[in-house]
Amino acid sequence: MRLHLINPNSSASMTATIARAAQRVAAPGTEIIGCTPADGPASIESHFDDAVAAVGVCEEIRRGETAGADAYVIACFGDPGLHAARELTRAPVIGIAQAAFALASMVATRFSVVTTLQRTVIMSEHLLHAYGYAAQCRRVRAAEIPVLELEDGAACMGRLVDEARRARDEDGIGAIVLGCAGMADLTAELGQAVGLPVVDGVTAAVKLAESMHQLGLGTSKFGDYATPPAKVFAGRFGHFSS
Ligand code: 5HY
Repeated sequence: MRLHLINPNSSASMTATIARAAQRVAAPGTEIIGCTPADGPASIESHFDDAVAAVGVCEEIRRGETAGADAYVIACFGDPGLHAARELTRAPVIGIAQAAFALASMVATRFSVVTTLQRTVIMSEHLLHAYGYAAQCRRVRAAEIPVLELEDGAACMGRLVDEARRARDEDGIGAIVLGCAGMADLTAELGQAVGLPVVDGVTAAVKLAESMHQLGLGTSKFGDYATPPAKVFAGRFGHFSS
């Protein structure tokens, strides 16, 4: 299967790191295609970044439909453009936040999220409520690490371990969810250091996408995920017209 792994920020080096982590857990026969939108923010750390990145995600879905993608993963913890993306394809589209919450809720009755910047905490909290996992999540914590600093994982490990240990010791939880795609390649080491199950959304989403593809489960075209109504888009969005 062709799995298009969309990194909604425009940092190609981060896409490469995420794709490596995904390929490590992919089944034989799963081809991971890392996709980086041509237009968009270098990292997503605000509501504005998220809004702009959502358009880039939709562009990558349209590109994937032409290229014959079998499934998509949106590899940013804000799941930017997830619902819009699902309208544009029959293939499964998995957001890494939704995937991580789902798996964490199956390994522990309570989990905490360790994310990047304090200002993004509310974005994760909004998703927890939207997806129905707010009751299982004790706390969303910020390690105060800008997204692009994660490119040097070794330099960030100390702060991540400290925050994860605080979550373990203070939140009454059984698992930790990593709140950024850029943390995907740090999962095993963090798990070792904290001694709790650590759930990374990128690898969780890859395995869910493979399962859905194997089950023949795609995005429903009945209801709000139906193909958007044809219309004219003005200006630089003219190419969306149909
Ligand atoms: C991510 N931002 O996974 C999110 C993390 C965050 O560019 N990739 C980003 O801080 O919300």
